Amino acid sequence: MSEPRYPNCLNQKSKPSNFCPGCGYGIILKALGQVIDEMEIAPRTVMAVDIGCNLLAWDYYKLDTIQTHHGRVTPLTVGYKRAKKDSVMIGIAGDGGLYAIGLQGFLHAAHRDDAVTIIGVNNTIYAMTGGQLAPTSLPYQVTDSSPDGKFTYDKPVFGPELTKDWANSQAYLARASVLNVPELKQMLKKAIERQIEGHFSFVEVLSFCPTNWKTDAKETIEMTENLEKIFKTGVING
Ligand SMILES: Cc1ncc(C[n+]2csc(CCOP(=O)(O)OP(=O)(O)O)c2C)c(N)n1
Ligand code: SF4
Repeated sequence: MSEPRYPNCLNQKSKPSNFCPGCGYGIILKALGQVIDEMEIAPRTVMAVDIGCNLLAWDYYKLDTIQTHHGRVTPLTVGYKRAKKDSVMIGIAGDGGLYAIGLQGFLHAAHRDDAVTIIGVNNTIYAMTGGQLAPTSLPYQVTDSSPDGKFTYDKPVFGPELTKDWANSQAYLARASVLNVPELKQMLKKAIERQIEGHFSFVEVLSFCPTNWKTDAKETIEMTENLEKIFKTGVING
């Protein structure tokens, strides 16, 4: 049998980042690439990207990549998996794509226990379009579309906890943070292993968006530490 064309997904020369300086996405994508390479699954891994800053993920790996409309990454990931059962499917979306426009397809995939891995990036806003209110925005959070602060709800959406009510008991559901890369990698690895065992897996990752938060480096870390107090990291269903 011939050698796979790309045995690793990260063995390319580094490229200039398309993300804003200080963005959390680079941390998530690097951790994910390292996990894929450590698990030696690159030749059969397909990356599915949503619309949002997450779509820039297509440019950083030696992996086949597919893309869809905003919010449709879960059904896209599931459809590909059903057609190619030996693939390892990793879908990535923002909190807007996953918990607003894409919530229905996402929850039903969890309920059906489709064997895919979804990564949901929680930066508390719609990032690519300029920082509008998302389901994960905090009470009183000032965003581009809530200049007087988010006042209509008294709590944000807690994605993995919500999913637990819908998911099969064998699903893996967890929340990580870009402030703790070893734990992030551990959770991504566990999630992919669970998919390979035939079950749904989901990791929400708390991430920085300094551009739309309008924060400097110190404030970005402080904001993320505050998020960790509200959105508790850990395994929600293991
Ligand atoms: C069907 C549809 N509705 C709206 C948009 C406009 N749109 C593009 S990106 C985006 C929000 C992105 O925010 P999020 O999903 O949280 O991802 P992030 O940029 O934070 O990664 C929206 C509303 C679109 N592209 N398609
Ligand atoms: S807008 Fe925010 S999430 Fe998007 S690349 Fe810039 S810092 Fe990152």
